[in-house]
Amino acid sequence: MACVASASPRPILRPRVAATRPTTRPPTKTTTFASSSPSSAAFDGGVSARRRLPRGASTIAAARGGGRAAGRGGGGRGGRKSTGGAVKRYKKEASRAIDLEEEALALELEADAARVTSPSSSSSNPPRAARGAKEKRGGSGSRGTNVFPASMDRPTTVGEQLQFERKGHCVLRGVLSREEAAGMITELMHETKARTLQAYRHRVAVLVPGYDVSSITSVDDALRVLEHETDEEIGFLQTFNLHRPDPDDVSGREPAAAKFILSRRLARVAYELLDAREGDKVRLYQSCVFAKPPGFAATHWHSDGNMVPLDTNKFITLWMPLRDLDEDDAALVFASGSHRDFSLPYWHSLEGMSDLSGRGYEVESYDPLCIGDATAHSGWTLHWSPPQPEDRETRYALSVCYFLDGARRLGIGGAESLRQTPHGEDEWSWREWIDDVDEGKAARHPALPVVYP
Ligand SMILES: O=C(O)CCC(=O)C(=O)O
Ligand SMILES: [Fe+2]
Repeated sequence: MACVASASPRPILRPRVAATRPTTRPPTKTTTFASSSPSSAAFDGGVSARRRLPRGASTIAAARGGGRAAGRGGGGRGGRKSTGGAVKRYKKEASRAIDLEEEALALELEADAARVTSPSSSSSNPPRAARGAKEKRGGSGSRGTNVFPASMDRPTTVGEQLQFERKGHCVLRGVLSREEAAGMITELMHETKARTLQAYRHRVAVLVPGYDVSSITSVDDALRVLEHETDEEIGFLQTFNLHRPDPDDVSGREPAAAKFILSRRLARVAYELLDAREGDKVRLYQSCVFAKPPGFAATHWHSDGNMVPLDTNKFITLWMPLRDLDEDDAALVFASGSHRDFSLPYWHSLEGMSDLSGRGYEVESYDPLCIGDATAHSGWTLHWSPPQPEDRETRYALSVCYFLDGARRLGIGGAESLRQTPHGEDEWSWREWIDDVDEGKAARHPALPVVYP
């Protein structure tokens, strides 16, 4: 699908889902993980993640040895260095993608919508709870900004809400107009580039645990360390919290990108998809820009919740590309329904997670996203993204995570912990507030601001 310029957000009336199929079509539209697939992705401890998949024919193999929670990109869970062959294979398989029966799905959703009492039963009116909340705006201590005018808000549809609830993910076309997105992208790119060294240091911290990253003073330093100290592939560069002051900038100024990330427009999407009720508040958990330069490897199967020290199911990530994507660009791929299945069995230990192939997840992705579009996934939804082909430009994406106020802080390790230790990949994000919030208490902290209502 080609991206067209549009002056205003484009509401869509029904979800547009393109599912990818395995090479051999199964009898039903469900694509399940096949444990013995020769080309399989891994949700792993760095053991087998090198094997990459054609979408829809994948194994999720988990952390072996030590039972560590799995992250998205290495540090004992990343892939091994490999050739570009997998990219070609991926492209070939991706080209087999065929659309889901969109009309059938839309009909099903419409029929269901008629039976469901939803807080937002119309695509043009804000949900009742949101309207009530609007009246209270300004009095809630919310840091949400109106940089994107509320009059142009793009309410989520019942179809999107249902799909998010059922599958654990959905696509939202035209959350921002191209013009709105362009202003945000300029600032995000500026901030991301200013923090390049930080992103490389973080990659070293994740892929070479224990390395003193303060000794790294240039990108070349980082590349040398990565070359010599690990045989894991680099899946992406992750720049944290572009709405918070740059820790390496002594001025401590708030970045110009902050007002976009803190926007009520985006937070409202989270509020609606999390099925928030009157009185609920959305907190911003973290923002990241994920850069995947050409030739970078896959982002491994993971759930964001596994990296978050919060006890909640009300957690959502919005993922927005910072340029128009096409079929070959690395976008997110989701294991539908995994959000209802995944967290509970692995709350205390990862034992048994080494092979999730029997769990029957359907693997789905969307038609290429344009500037201003977003996908949303639940904190427990398993997802990955493929390698970025050598012949494509770097893929940049903004990922913003929110949770409903009231979620309690979990322990971050030790026998006394309520759950297995969250993966440390995002520690650079939560270390700013974790010591200020007691375990078991609601995570309320200036670093986790209310942004909606
Ligand atoms: O962009 C990617 O490859 C990974 C992003 C991701 O996992 C997320 O936003 O939750
Ligand atoms: Fe993720």
